[in-house]
Amino acid sequence: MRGGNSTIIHTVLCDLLKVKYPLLQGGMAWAATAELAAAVSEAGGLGIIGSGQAPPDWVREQVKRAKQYTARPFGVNVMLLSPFVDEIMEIIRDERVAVITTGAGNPGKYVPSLQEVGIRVIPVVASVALAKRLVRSGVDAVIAEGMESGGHIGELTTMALVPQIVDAVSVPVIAAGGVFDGRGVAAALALGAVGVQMGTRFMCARECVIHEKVKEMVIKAKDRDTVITGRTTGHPVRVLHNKLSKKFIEMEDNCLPNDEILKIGLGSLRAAMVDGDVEMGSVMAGQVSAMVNKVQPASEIIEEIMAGAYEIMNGLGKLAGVR
Ligand code: TUI
Repeated sequence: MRGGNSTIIHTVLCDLLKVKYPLLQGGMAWAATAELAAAVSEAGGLGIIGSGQAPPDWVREQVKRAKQYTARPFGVNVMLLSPFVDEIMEIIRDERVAVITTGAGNPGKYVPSLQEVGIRVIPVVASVALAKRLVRSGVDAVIAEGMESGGHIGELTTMALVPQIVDAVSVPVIAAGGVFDGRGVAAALALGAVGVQMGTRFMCARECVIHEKVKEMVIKAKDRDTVITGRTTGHPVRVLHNKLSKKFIEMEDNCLPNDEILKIGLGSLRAAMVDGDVEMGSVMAGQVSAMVNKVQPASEIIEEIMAGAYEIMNGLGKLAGVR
């Protein structure tokens, strides 16, 4: 931590990822395109393209676009439930993307071939057991994601999960879920993390291409406006509540068969994020939605967060009366 005008919090993550700030932008499907990822990387964080269930050609084009927008490192998130995982892994390898993050599964078998060409592999985990298993597979770091996050989530909160994973593994741990500003960054570092990943905070970045109606919904959201659907299908997902989430919860309460429940969810993320259907679309967003109150450039978001974190960390001793 350096003082003066260069309010910089430097951790081992900055060296690992070759970035100015220990801050990753979540690889949100249909939201984290090359525009957002490049803007975050240009601003000193690590931008990440979210590949979701998109076809391989789309991913390759996004990677090429991001390379045109920025010479800085960026990443691609691979959602392991996608039918195109193998092809997307090939593209990431081919294009020598600096970092890959993964979600919704175990990427163990892909680790050696990615690292062989110098790609950093950083899976999102929601349990100590998976973190330990993946560290044995040789991953470079893990993202410990609490259930405050939007989208597909685990069972534990960030506050409980992060220190347990920090104690269990020997690689750097990045905290995600419920992080919104400098307070969240300082808290994550206090828990032993070396950095943070934020998704929801970047949904209302100017460079985020999601439909205006979704941005509006996030901005209007209050503290209890997210709900978890899909617990009974084995894929719990946090969304902003709307007609679709109500229908989901009714179906689950009535114990309808899994495939019928999953059917109404298909394509619903795209319907929200791209088409702006905020009633029958799946508006995946985290609990910090309530704190998002305006559209801002990604660079402004990042500067605000890091300056806030620096202020807090500098003042913490005084606040607690530590002498
Ligand atoms: O992956 C995410 N967030 C996502 S993926 C997604 S697309 C989707 N849509 C509907 C249903 C399911 C997915 C939307 N949001 N975050 C990272 C994350 N990964 N959170 C939790 C996990 C996770 C959960 C269980 C990772 C691994 C895991 O277990 C795998 C194993 O083999 O033990």
